[in-house]
Amino acid sequence: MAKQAPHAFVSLGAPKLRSTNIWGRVSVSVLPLETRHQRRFGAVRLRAALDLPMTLGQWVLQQERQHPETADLAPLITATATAGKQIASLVARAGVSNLTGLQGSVNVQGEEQKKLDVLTNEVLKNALRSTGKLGVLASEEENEPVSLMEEAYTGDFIAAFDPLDGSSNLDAAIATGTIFGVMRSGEHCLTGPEDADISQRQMQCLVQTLQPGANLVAAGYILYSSSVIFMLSIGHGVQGFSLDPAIGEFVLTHPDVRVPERGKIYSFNEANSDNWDPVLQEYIRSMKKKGYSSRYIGSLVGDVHRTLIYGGVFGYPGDKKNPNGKLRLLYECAPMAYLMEQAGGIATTGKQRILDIVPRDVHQREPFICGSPRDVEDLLKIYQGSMAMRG
Ligand code: FBP
Repeated sequence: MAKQAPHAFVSLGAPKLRSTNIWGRVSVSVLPLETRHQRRFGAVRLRAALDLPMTLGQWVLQQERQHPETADLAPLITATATAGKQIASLVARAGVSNLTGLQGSVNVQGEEQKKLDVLTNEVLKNALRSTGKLGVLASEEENEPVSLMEEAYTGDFIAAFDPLDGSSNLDAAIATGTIFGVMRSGEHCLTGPEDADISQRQMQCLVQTLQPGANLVAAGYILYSSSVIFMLSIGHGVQGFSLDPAIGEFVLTHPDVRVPERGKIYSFNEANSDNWDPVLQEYIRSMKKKGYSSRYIGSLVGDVHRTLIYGGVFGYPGDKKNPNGKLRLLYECAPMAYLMEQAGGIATTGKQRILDIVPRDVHQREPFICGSPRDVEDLLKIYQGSMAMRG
C-alpha cells in the first residue's frame, strides 16, 4: 500500500476542507459549523502544531482578559514596541546612515548628546504621544517633564524614559537599550473639553511625575544587541519578547522570567573601587574569593539583562566622587528595580529599597544595586552589620 501522505488541517471557520496532501490531491468532507470556542481552540491547536510563539499583540490581548485592570495600558505597550522596532533599525543602520557621533548639543545634565539620543527621543515621544493616553512624559533628553494635556484624549498616564541608554557605547556597536516606566496620573492630568484653568492643572500634573517607583504600573526595556529583546512587566511577572526579523514582530521567547536565586557574576565598574565604601570593597573581595566572575558592559540595559537571565549582582554604587552614583532614579533605576522585583530579585541603594524613594527631581541620581536575592542579601547583611557596629 502507498506510503500515507502527510496531512495538514485548513480551518476556514466554516465547513472545513478536511485535508490536502503535498501531491495536491484534495479530499473534502463537510463537517458541522464549529463553535467560537472550537474555532479559537482550533487556532490555539494550530499555533501549537506549528509551534508558533505568541506575538506581543496576542499576549497583550490575553492579559486584557486575564487582568482587565491592565487593559488601558495596551496602547502604550504596543506604541513602545513600535518605537522599539524603529529605534532598533536606526541603531543597526547608524554606521551606514551617518547617525553615529555627536549632535553638537548638551542635555540638562551637561552630557553631550549623540545624534541618536536626540532622534530616538523624538521617535519614542511621538509614538507615546500618538496614543493620546499620556498627560506627561519625562525623558533623559528633556530638561523638564513635557505636558501633553492639550493634545491628549485622556491623559491617564505619565511615562518616564531613557530613549537610548548606553549611547556612549553606540559608535563601538556595543549593546544599548531603551528604558521606560509608566505610572497612573491623578485627576489633574485628565483632560476635559473646556479646560479653563489648564495651565494650573498642567503644573499639578507635571509635579505628578515625581512619584516613587512603587507606583509604577508598567516598566521595561528594549535591548538592542545580537538580538532585539523587549523585557516587560505590567505587574504580573516579567515576560521577554524577541524581535523576529522574519515577521517584524516581537514574539514571546522568555515567559515568566525569574532571576536565579544566586548567580556566579558580579558586575561593577571596578575602576571606581578605590572610591567605594569599605563595605562594598569587602563584598566584592568576598565574591572574588567565592570564585564569582566579573562582567561589565557599561550599558545598563545590557548589564541588567544579563543579570536577570544568568543571575548575580549588577551595581552602580555611590562613591567618594559621586555620592549618588551615576544612574537616574526616575527613568533608569526605578523601571529596572520594578522589573527585578517582579522577577524575584532585589533592587536597593544598599541602604534603601529603590522603589520606595520619592524623587525630588526628574534627573535625580541614586546608588543602584540589583540582582539575585541571595547575592544582594549578602551585601545588605554586611551593610546592616557595619551600621549596627557604628550604633
Ligand atoms: P546613558 O548613556 O543613558 O547616559 O547611561 C548611562 C550609562 O551609560 C549606563 O548605561 C551605564 O550603566 C553607565 O552609564 C556606565 O557608566 P561608566 O562608564 O561610568 O561605567
